[in-house]
Amino acid sequence: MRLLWRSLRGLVLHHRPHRRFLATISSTGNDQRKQQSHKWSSPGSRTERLLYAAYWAGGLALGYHWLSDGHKPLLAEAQVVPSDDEQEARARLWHITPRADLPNYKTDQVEQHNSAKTGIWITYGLGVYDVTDFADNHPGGDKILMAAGSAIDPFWAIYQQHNTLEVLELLEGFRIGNLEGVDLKPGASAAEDELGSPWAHEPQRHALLKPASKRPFNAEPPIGLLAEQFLTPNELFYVRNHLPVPVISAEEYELEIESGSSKKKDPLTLNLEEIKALPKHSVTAAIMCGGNRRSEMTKVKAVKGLSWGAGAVGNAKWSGARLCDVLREQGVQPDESKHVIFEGADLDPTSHPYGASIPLSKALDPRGDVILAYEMNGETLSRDHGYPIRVIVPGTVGARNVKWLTRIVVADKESDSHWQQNDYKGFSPSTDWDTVDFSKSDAIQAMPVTSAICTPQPGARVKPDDDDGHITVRGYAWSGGGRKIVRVDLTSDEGKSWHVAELEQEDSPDGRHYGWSLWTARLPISESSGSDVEIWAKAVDSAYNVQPEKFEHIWNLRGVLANAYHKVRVKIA
Ligand SMILES: Nc1nc2c(c(=O)[nH]1)N[C@H]1C(S)=C(S)[C@@H](COP(=O)(O)O)O[C@H]1N2
Ligand SMILES: [Mo]
Repeated sequence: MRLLWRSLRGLVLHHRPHRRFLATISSTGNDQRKQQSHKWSSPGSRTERLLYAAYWAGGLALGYHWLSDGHKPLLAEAQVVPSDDEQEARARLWHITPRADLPNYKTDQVEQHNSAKTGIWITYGLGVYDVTDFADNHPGGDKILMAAGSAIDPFWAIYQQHNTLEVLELLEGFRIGNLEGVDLKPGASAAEDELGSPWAHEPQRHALLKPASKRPFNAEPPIGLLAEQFLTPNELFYVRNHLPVPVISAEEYELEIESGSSKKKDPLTLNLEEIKALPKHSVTAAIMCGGNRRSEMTKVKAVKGLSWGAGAVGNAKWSGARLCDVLREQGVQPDESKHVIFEGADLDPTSHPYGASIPLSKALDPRGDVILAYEMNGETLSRDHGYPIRVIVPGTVGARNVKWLTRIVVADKESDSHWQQNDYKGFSPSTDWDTVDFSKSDAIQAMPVTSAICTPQPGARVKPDDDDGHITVRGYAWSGGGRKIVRVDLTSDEGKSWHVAELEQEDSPDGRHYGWSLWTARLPISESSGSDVEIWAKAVDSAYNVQPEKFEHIWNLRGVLANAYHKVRVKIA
């Protein structure tokens, strides 16, 4: 196990470019912080803050213009205005180009600036940056604290979605100096990145999966295809990765299980063969990302997160060993602890694995159907979906369905991972980034009832398919916690009249109904409705929970639990 651990950790961390910097640079010197501080904007903090707000609200024109203006000196050699590509190519060289107008610093000087108190410096390539204000003013800017006093290179090797032209320009604005004793030639880092990159071993993906982000890979299938099959084809099943996909061989794979205190059993280690030798159990379950349909919520007011459409969900038949069998065999009692923590083999740059936890009651309940899955729709689990083993927690938000599962711990506390503690939680619409306190909200477990119209798609021209003017509408509906969908209602006249859809669903008992329901409705289109029609869908689950009408009242800053009515405007041909 340890060996595997180390080799995986090595995969992610071994090629940190900054290691070399750290190794080649020795120490002296005193604190020169702020002395040469090149600030992003001179007029003072109010303006700065406004610009930050404008910039981070989504690259608004104001921020963008300022950014390009702010870098005129850097771009000045060019006579013609560079194209975006050229500009990007230049920007990619800034951090490996010494700036003669700025002083040199040694690594240990940078290291001393690692908190809000001392100011926060980071390095990128040979650039030294004072990002104190960035961390304060950029929502989520506190993430940069992970790199405080050190190199941001390894973080950006993983979180490449942050490494955009805009961010490079922003960062260069915070440049205060050059890291001494570093000899980086243009191109060298690129070559190294390819060889040692944690991204070098990403799997091939289906061309229809359109990425919302490539590194880490996040993609949903075209929503028009989603409701075509009850079981989502594996290669079209949405992928949500927070980190690079780990490389795990069947021979080396091991799952460690720490079953808690009282029984004093030694931790159990199971290899893949041993897991497959346990009684095999199958369950049909939809997995849905907590951020599914976020792109609709964000129209009310900007939220932070990947802009998912309605396709961050899929339905599959999962097969594997039951977690309750393994835990009971280990003597775990229902009352002995409260949580079960899962860890994946994917490590972040600080060597912390992706992690999440669920209540022990769910894990031990045979009707909870939590499984250590090695098959998806009868095929070996693919690397993107967690090869060789992932935990399937039916009815529970996608985030707890940990892929590349390497460790299970029965514990008194929830997982302390970022994704359990500081993400995937809901808040009041009035909570903003200044007032949010993640410790005050519960982690999402069971998901609320939702539905989506898959066809027709927004803006489509739809022909009534018979003489009395009906159109056919198709979609999916699902509720968490094993609650069955009992009805899906549609309207084309803003709720004056409702039409009940026909459901296609598995015949599993309520409380244990984990698969999604597909539905088809025939909607009458009256003459009076004109050529523009908005179709609304809402689902009802077995507890008679129903979707809220509007996103306004369920808006939350992370854009999770986005389950308001799905509304699609089409043209009647
Ligand atoms: N180890 C690991 N497990 C993980 C994740 C991850 O990044 N790493 N992402 C989670 C999230 S947020 C979701 S929505 C689902 C997505 O599963 P899929 O990619 O198989 O669709 O996996 C969950 N399990
Ligand atoms: Mo997710």
